[in-house]
Amino acid sequence: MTKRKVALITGITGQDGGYLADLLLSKGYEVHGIRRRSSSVNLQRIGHLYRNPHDRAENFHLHYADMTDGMSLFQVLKDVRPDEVYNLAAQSHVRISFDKPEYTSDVNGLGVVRLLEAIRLLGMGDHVRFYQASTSELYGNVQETPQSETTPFRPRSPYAISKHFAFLTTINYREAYGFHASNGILFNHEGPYRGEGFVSRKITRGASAIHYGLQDKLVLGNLNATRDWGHARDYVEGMWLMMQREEPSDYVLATGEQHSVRDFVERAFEIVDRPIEWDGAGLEEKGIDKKSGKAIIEIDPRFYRPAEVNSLVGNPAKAKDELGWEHRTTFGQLVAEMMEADMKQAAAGTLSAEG
Ligand code: NAP
Ligand code: G4F
Repeated sequence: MTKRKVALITGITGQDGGYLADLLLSKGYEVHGIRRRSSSVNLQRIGHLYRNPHDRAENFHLHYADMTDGMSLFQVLKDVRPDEVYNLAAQSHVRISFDKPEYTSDVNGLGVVRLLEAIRLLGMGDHVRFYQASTSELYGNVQETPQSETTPFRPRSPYAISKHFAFLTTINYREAYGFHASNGILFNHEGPYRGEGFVSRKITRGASAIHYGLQDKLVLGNLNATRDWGHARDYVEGMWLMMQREEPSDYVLATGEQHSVRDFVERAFEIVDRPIEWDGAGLEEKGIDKKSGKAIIEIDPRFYRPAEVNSLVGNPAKAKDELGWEHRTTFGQLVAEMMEADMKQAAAGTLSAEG
């Protein structure tokens, strides 16, 4: 009988952590996740896998550690002895990274050094496969369209700069020590598990709350930014495929299709039968509910970034050729699935707080 593979996921309580845990368990892995200490329980995305330490799926285990605490990472690696490590933990909010640049750099940048160095010092570098959650934010002030693995990086936020450090560190351990270490350069991916502070979820949550009379309006920032939005469930498959390759490498995962924040808003409100008409410009622009005539979308510069990434769209050709990976969920299906989940919560009175 072949031995069950063991995976360690940092950031298991986050959006991608939840989807990846589901995927790896369905493939027969023993899954270990790192959670950080918090004063209240934040296991919503993995609640179906983990109930309490005495009643848990035997293949699913959580460990306390923190990306800012190298000793804790060392100890978990030593105890778990994983075959595959997926480093998903991050302060992942781009606008907040402008408020917390030092913390963001510590978690996202130095955190990767702590993890890779612990693997090296434990003598596990010759067999552990390592995935680093890199990002399309690295392209920043984009140099070509669409963006691929060879497009130069021009990061424009503390978040993106910390991820650039992590990207290069991952390659350095591959080149210097022969680690099987790969970067997934993932474009935006969403789903019902998405955090409430990211624009996609803010919109689907807001549209549902307005529809059920729980909220009067939705306040947003830059409506004209465009992103390449896919579904997180499809993207975690790409992460796993990278870990199954004989040789490590870096891959773009994207849909190749671009939509604006404005498109996202229109699509979400169409689902609740409230078509939006735009009126005014800049900070004075409003989204009017055509049926009631009420202004339900407003702009607040609080949600602007000091330096914006205006447009991103990826070219996933290498992932298709080498991994056989392609996104499955269309933009329309993504918005519809997120709306369905938030509408159910709004109807049940369990909609989470605004992000
Ligand atoms: P997310 O929902 O924000 O989840 C981040 C995870 O990191 C959470 O589990 C969080 O724990 C954990 N974390 C934060 N600080 C930590 C620390 N100091 N120590 C240990 N854990 C910590 O992010 P996501 O959307 O799932 O993204 C996963 C990864 O992919 C991130 O690295 C992100 O930067 C990257 N990425 C995401 C996208 C995207 O579109 N989603 C695209 C490209 C790259 P808590 O639950 O305790 O906060
Ligand atoms: O949803 P967002 O906050 O995602 P952003 O900044 O693209 O970052 C996400 O994707 C990256 C991959 O490219 C990840 F690396 C990162 O961890 C994260 O998951 O914002 C998307 C766009 C931006 O242009 C922003 O300015 O939406 C615009 N936007 C407009 N109004 C807003 C809002 N963003 C947020 N969060 N909130 C708003 O009210």
